Amino acid sequence: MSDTPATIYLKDYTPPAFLIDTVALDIAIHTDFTRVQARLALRRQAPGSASALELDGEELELQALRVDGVALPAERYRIEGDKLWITDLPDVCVLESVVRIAPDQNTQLSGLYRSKDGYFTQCEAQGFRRITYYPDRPDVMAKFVCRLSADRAAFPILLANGNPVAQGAEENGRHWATWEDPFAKPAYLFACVAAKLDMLEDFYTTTSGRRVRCAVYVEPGKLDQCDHAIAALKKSMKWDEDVFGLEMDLDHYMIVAVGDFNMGAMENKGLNIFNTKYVLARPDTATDTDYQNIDRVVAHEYFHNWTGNRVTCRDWFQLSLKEGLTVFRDQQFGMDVHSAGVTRIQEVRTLRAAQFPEDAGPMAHPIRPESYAEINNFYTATVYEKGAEVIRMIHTLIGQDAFRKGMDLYFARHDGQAVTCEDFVAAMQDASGLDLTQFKRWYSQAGTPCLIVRSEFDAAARRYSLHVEQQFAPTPYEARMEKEGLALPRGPYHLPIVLGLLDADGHALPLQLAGEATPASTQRTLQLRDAKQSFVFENVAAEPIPSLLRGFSAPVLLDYPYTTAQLVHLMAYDGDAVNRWEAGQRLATEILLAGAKAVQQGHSGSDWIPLDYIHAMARLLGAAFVDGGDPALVAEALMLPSENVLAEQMEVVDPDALHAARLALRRTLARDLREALLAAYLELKIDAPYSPEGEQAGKRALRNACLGYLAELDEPSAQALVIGHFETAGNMTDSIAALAAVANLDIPARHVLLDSFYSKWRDEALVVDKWLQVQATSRLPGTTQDVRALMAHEAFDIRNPNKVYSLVRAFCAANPKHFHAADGSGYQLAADVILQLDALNPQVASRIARCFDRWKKFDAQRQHQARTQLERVRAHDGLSSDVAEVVGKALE
Ligand code: B3K
Ligand code: ZN
Repeated sequence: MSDTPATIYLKDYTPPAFLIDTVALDIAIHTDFTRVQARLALRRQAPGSASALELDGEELELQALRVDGVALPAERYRIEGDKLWITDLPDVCVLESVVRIAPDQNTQLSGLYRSKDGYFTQCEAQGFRRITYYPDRPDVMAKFVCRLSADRAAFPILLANGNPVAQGAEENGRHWATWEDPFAKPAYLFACVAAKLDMLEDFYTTTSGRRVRCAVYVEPGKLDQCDHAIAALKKSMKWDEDVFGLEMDLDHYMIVAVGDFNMGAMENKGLNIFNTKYVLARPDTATDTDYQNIDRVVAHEYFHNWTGNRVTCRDWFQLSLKEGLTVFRDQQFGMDVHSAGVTRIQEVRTLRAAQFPEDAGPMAHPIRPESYAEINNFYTATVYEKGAEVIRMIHTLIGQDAFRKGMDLYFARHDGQAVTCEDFVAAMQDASGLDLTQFKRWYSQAGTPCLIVRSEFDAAARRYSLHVEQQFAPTPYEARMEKEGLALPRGPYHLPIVLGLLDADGHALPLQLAGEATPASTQRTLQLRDAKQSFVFENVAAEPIPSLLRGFSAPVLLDYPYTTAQLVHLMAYDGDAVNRWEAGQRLATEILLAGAKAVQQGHSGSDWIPLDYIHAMARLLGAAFVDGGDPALVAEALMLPSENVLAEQMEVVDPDALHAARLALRRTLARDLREALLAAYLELKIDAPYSPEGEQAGKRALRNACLGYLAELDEPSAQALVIGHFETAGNMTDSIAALAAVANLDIPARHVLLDSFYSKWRDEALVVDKWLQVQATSRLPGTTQDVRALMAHEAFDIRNPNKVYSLVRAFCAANPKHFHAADGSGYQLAADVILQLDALNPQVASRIARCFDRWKKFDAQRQHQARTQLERVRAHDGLSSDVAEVVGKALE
């Protein structure tokens, strides 16, 4: 059994004893090893004090250590685990070290590692310590110069952060290049690359006239898949200037794509390293969603240049300072460059699918946690997505102008510094004049609050009141904090409720709060601060229907007793696109939960499906074709809540009943709307050349949603339609839509299509990932065995995170019927992979382990199966701190 990983606490933060002014690195890559020489110009923060220098180092072979040119005697330093301590240093000195590392053996993909085409780095959060001894903490910001050398023929491209300053030849066919970054940065933003890559470049001129070279480096032969990424980069540069007045500050902005990468991308200063998934795109290899994701991830990493790099985090507890804010910025960018409504709906869906369950499970934490065991486990939906919601609430409460002033103030105060979440909130408070003291609870309290809203109408007084109560269920986080003596009193949140009221004809009512002389508008932002608070509206002629939390104005659960008729009304008339969608989701959720109950009670019919709902869905579909109709929004509305999201609403989750109910509803919709679905399918055919842009993509989304429903009809003609769609598809969006549909059908064509897809795309790694994913998420019996078989297929490689995510994580996280199989076969598969992977890549293993988070919500038999596997994993010798923390918390 592994030791319980040590816990690190925010309250223990102390500033570093030494700062570093400059770092000169010399990284010499050889076939069997890499030699790293580092020269650190150190300066004591408190001159005259005696504290030792504390350096981090992991898997380094120390060869030499010199202070001011003199070799350090053994009694002056001490190595303990991953720490190197040096005592009796002068206040100002130069420390030189020489280490050897083995990037070819680095399967963790953290630090410097080998991938197919060369050597790449990933240093956030704590990868730099795997390159050299260093105070690997974000509050040490230094200017870096990096000399890189390697074999010229094998690795012709040598890159590091900043500007190229010199290059030349060495003996034995080697070459070198030196790069200098003019900006001080924490070590987590360091990057270098030595590889054989193709490059596409373009130029962008900033408002102030700086000509920036934008370059994308990819695996040889992939230049025809780079145009979209480079266009996205230029679009992001322009957007950040227009919206936030923020310009690119370097002459070179490089994006390097690598196929082996633990996450999406990394914002290293001037040298972003990206998962190929978020760079490469061609109409026949990438879907509309891929294109949009590329836009968003490129923008996200670019926006980090200011929110993250110029102003960084004091410590890793402040991660949401840069991540929440940067996600918010990329979301705003997405709303501006794509459809605002669709973008927001997709974000809400992600939040509900990933963050709400996290906030209700064993890993619940506030966006700024008080403690962690392994920081890599805290790159979570909470820190990112809920973090962005928190920023969005500030934006909603103070408005765009004050928000912009707050950002300006934040940069004026903190450019070049490593700061805290308080510093950000203080800038927003000072710029807007709104007291955000209470608001800061969002940073320290875990869990999703629930708003219980009740309305009251006084016809005689023409008065309509909304009574709001905040409730917050306890999470394991508080219990843990309590035990550790860190419990904070929880209190009500300060949050915006964006509200509209609809009359019986669907018109928006003017909103006049009690005490106001006239109505202000038909949409208001109410500020909720109290545990119980009422909002009273005057001059209301008849009882309205409330449209609450428009645009999903706060990350909360809403309890309001809507009737079916009211939800149907909102689906048709709500002026807010998000709430029109939300009404449909709410209604579908009620129906599906009733359906699951009916299934559990052995009802075979579908009388739990109200006709009103079918009619509402028919009207929705029709609305795509009237003037002003938006097929993309209709496609979103046709998508039923996922089984995982529905599961959150069940006391004891019954995955089989949920699956059966959802499938029954899809089949009923397909049967009852077949004419309309088919007509829409035919009408939406696109003859123009492929473009991933909004209008075409929206039509494709709706057309493929219709196809998905039609595929549920157990009929040869529907199957022929799907097969024809596959065979005539002119782009990957259509091919994969057909393939995903057919992967759920037990028909001979299934294998034919899967095989032909694989033979066509076997050399295109990202397309093979899609092929794995559609099979991993199939509902057909035997899927668990298929996934095991695919793990032995030539297409799978457990060392490649994308392959693991596409096959194993897709199975565990997006195939609840099979992952939660009552016989425990899904859990066993997951545990087998976690154990195999933990020895190779703990970060990826730990992500798979998170799929067990909700195990306690299931019945006794499934709990028993899950516990057995979790305990088996926990008992494993030498378990990483990553997996140990996740499994330990799950079993707590
Ligand atoms: N900052 C990186 C994430 C690093 C994850 C390290 N385990 C990507 C991003 O959020 O932009
Ligand atoms: Zn980020």
